[in-house]
Amino acid sequence: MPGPPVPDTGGRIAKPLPPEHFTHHDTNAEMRWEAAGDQGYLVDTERFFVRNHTATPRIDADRWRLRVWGDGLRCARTEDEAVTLSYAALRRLPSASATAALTCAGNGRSFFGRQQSQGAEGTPWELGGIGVARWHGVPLGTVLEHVGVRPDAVSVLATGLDEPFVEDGVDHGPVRRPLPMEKALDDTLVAYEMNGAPLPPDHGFPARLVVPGWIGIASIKWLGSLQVSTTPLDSPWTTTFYRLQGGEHPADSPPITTGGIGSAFQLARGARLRAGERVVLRGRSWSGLAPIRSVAVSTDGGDTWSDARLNGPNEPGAWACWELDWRPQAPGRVELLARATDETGRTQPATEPWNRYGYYFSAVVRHPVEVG
Ligand SMILES: Nc1nc2c(c(=O)[nH]1)N[C@H]1C(S)=C(S)[C@@H](COP(=O)(O)O)O[C@H]1N2
Ligand SMILES: [Mo]
Repeated sequence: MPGPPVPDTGGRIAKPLPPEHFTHHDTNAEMRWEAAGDQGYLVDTERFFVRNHTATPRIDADRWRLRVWGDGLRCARTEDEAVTLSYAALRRLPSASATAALTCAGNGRSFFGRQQSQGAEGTPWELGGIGVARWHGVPLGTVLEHVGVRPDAVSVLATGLDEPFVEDGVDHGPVRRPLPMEKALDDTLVAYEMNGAPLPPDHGFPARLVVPGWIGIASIKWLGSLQVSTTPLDSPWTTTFYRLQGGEHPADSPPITTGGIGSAFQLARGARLRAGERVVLRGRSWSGLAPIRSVAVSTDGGDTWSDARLNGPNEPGAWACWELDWRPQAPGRVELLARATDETGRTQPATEPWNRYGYYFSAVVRHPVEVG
């Protein structure tokens, strides 16, 4: 029997998106959690979600240059004078690795509408806009020292080489976002490898930022330039997008930076389970702030809770895998819930205050199953 049709993204995503592994939304593709059971702590590169504002560009690494400039540098203070780094030169700099999640700030967005009856604009992600990979590249601080950063630099604006992002007739220019210098010099990588191989086109080839613990948009793909400044920089991705706007949020709420907290079951929504038969419920929980301290699971719609067993690594800015044994009793529809608490004490709430663009859905998601 033929399966569901393989989505055609019109070339905007380069890799195959088999429907058993991905749900495809326009230029984006999320990981299907029910298929994550064969994945280790890291998500295979070919299984990793893709979030493109426009389309994956095809970049020739031999001709690619990273351009670095700005008044926060000792030389190359204007764009015309930019210092350029080739792919080979980048790869010759001292390198480092990090295990980190990329989490789209809109991950879980569809649950604003499905669970709280007030929908939000944007890609209707379920919970698959997240993945953990092992990244390798040059610490951004090493790149900045190499080109000569001034001690009074405060901001680094990273710009991608994808086509400009146009929405509702407004051209916002190329995807770009500033990083404060403290985070740039702390643990941010200019990554050129993902899971031990060169970045594939969809994930930023030849080089991208990886900003551990921060929302995905900070990790600019297809890195083309870095503007280093002694005054704070902005872009539409900090002034318009990636702010909690509307609802109860103050008009001047700052851009979101660190990643939210969440949990997912490695099970289809509406999965069929047999009454009286033992099953192991498995899932993963994440927080941008810290490792996961505990995960409570309810198999009765939230009336009673049990602690899941955490197993395997539990890296900060990544995720923790967990499991719980369960023997469903009476036939019928049941809602499973998983609620994570991180090492800072942050816990997933029952509801998430609405915001216009539907960012940061961290409330506990109700996961229906059919016991038969
Ligand atoms: N240049 C560029 N960088 C980008 C994006 C983009 O569209 N263009 N999308 C961002 C967003 S919103 C996310 S969530 C992550 C997704 O990374 P991935 O596609 O490798 O999973 O990349 C970020 N970096
Ligand atoms: Mo994102």
